[in-house]
Amino acid sequence: MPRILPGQTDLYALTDSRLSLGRPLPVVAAALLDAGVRILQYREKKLKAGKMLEECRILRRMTQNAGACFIVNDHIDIAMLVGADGVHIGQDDLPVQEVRRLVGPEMIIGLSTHSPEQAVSALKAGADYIGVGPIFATQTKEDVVPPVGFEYLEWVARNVDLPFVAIGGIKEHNIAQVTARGARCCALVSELVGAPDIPAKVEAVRRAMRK
Ligand code: TZP
Ligand code: MG
Repeated sequence: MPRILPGQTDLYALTDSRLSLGRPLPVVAAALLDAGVRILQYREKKLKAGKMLEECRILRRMTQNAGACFIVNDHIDIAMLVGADGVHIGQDDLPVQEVRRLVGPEMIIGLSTHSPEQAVSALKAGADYIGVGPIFATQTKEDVVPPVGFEYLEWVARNVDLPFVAIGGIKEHNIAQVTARGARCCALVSELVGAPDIPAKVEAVRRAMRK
């Protein structure tokens, strides 16, 4: 199964059905995968467990066929049931060491971090990659912490020996500032799933990252 980590690819896409302009999840996912996105995270905060399981089964099949990595946000049980490549958790979820006991040595564990202390703990606890953010203000996440700005991102780029992905308010127009601060991989939600033309947006974002 494709075990692709941030740093081995430039874009990390997250789903959000509320921002997808009414398009069904498989349509949005197919557009992202066809455009060459190699890490896809299922992140749906408002759906029932059975619906999430059903959707994750579909995304598992699609990502597998595309040779892409599939990560499930929050739901360790669903990640395990569908054979996802990884699970992504936050600071208020179960500790990484305990999640590792559940998922075994192979599954990728990603952890959101907002400070140098949290990054150091993530490394010690055995996370496979960390999320770094929010870089900018975002409307997409409800319980979001204040933006960490560039200082923490630059600190991670210089000091942390773990793959990392920058997240939060990253868009085509500001992504060059993020890559300039050392981020080789960026996670985007609304900018990608909310784009009327997803392949064109992926291409434009990638072009902007190289500036
Ligand atoms: N974690 C930190 S910010 C965020 C998540 C899931 C939301 C990012 O969404 P957007 O639309 O790319 O600002
Ligand atoms: Mg979470």
